[in-house]
Amino acid sequence: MFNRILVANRGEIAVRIIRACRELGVKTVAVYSDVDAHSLHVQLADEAICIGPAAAGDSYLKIANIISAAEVADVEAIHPGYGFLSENAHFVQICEGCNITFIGPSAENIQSMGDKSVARETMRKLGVPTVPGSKSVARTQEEALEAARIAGYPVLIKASAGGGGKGMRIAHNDVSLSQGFLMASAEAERAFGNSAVYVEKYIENARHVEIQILADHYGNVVALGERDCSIQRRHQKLLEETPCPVLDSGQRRKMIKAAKCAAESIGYRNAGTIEFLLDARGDFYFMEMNTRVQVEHPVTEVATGTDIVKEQIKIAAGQKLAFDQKQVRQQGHVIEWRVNAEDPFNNFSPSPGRIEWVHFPGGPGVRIDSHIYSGYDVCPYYDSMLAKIIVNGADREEAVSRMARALDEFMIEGVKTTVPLGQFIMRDELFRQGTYHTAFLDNLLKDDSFAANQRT
Ligand code: MV4
Repeated sequence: MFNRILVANRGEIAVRIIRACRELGVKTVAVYSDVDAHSLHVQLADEAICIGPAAAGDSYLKIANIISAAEVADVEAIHPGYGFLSENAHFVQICEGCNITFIGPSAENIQSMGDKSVARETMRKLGVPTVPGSKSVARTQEEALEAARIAGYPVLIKASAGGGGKGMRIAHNDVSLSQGFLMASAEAERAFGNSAVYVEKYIENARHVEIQILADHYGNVVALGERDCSIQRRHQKLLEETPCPVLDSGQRRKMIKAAKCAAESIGYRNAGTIEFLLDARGDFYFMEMNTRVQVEHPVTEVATGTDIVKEQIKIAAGQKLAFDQKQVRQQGHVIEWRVNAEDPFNNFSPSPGRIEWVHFPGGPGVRIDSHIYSGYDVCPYYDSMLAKIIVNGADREEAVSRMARALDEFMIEGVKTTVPLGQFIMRDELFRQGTYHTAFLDNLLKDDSFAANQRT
């Protein structure tokens, strides 16, 4: 096991990694930008090193600064968390070149799954169900039109270097596809330095269901169940739950089998998530693979009693998985709500500022993962997530009522948050029935019932 790990991240995930390290008896080194000097992860770590100014490009994304901190602190490993450098294959190679273990997959795993059209083609060749569309990159408008003719409209044009919905465009006919192809390519070039795009049939009324994978260095792959992440705003997840309310045991078995086959076939290592689209008929299709621990990992931790971050560290230290698929048990129903410093009544505009006072919910079945405290200054430089409320109940009904209670108990003064939206969703009939899909939140916000409800 490592003696000392550098946590190359900030906020709640940095706190989460430090907690796992402390329980493993591993010393921790925090890195922070100057505006994060009073952050919780800096206070909890055994050592802390300032790596630059607020701008992520000059601090948390600055490979030279992070590697320098790792050398000065003499760490054996780096945990990247999510975001920042967590899916940067070049960073993995530099860590390896400096004889520092990267706690995550190999550079090859990241490279192959980072190009979404290559990932899609790899899965198709493995027999994993993929959305009908272009076999690989659509290099010309003609190739895009041909793919759309095979798939049938409407189609989505997706950026190979994108992912997470970035650069995604919908097209309903040849004219909009031709124009969309040129615009999506130009946008992808601007955003990612890579203009490659591909075409997929748009699966209407789909759900976003993902499978959590753990894989050690000895070929053992275990799936820890699914997470339904269909409630998103502009491709930012807000709510995740397990089990998926509409997945039956047969579909679950097939989805897990496909995810494990994919991970085994590419020689995947460490924690990863395979995202699927589940259509209204119950068929599912590979969407993309995330080669990092995800924000929503606690949903699976609570449902299965696994510590995913500890498993990551143990795998990276060369340990075999201590359990196999037969030992994985899912217990009850788990829901997570992301509390972001955004004003849901003002188009989710960011709401940085001083947290005058915060009181977290508690009681049976409530977990809070957060880095904030009364007096903490929420800065505008990084993502807006303040806390995750994770609740579990014996069944979905209890989990929903518990989340409603936890949201009512969550009190915060000084910044606006997404708590009121969570309260509204917990009372929404479609959500309570569990029959929502990816358009749920956009529809909810469109029909103004949320804003009207809040005006009363
Ligand atoms: C799709 C899709 C339907 N059909 N692809 C890709 C990135 C991820 N964040 C969402 N993605 C989707 N890809 C095909 N072929 C539906 C989604 C999707 C979604 C799309 C629009 C608005 C909200 C969404 C929430 C989850 C999934």
